[in-house]
Amino acid sequence: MSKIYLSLGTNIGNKDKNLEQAVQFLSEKVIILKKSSLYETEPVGFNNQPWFLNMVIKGETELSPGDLLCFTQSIERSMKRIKTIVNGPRIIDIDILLYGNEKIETENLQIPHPRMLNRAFVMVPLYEISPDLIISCKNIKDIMENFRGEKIMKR
Ligand code: PH2
Ligand code: MG
Ligand code: MG
Repeated sequence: MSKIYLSLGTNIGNKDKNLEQAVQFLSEKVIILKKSSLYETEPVGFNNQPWFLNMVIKGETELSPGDLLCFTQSIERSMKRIKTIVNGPRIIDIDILLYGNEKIETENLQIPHPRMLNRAFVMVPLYEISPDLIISCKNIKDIMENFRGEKIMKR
């Protein structure tokens, strides 16, 4: 069993329901250990779109990193995610943040998630559920100390 952290985001349709449904799907192959609060977050990367609802999950799984990616992508497909513009609106996005202490650098999978450290919509909920986490040998507390992120509101 490996400890994993996932980031979930949505900004189309019934956002609460989308997150709830994604967590339900995830629980088929991931033991959900912790769920962060829900956060209303300013869009990053492409501004002209609705605010997102984001959360972070801590879990445990038997799936390998590659199989976990296939699984999260299959959930995005079953929830009818349509790929449009990069960073654009989406009904659900499930990103693997961390997989144990593994470092993975392949073409379609990078762990730790390469952009997680400077995204408030990831780091704030992550810090909420795991304030003692170590990411790439850095203590999350030290990362949060210098953190200047985009607007984010805890529900
Ligand atoms: N996801 C992105 C790009 N920008 N902004 C917010 N607030 N929340 C997201 O989940 C998000 C984003 C790419 O996956
Ligand atoms: Mg993403
Ligand atoms: Mg994604």
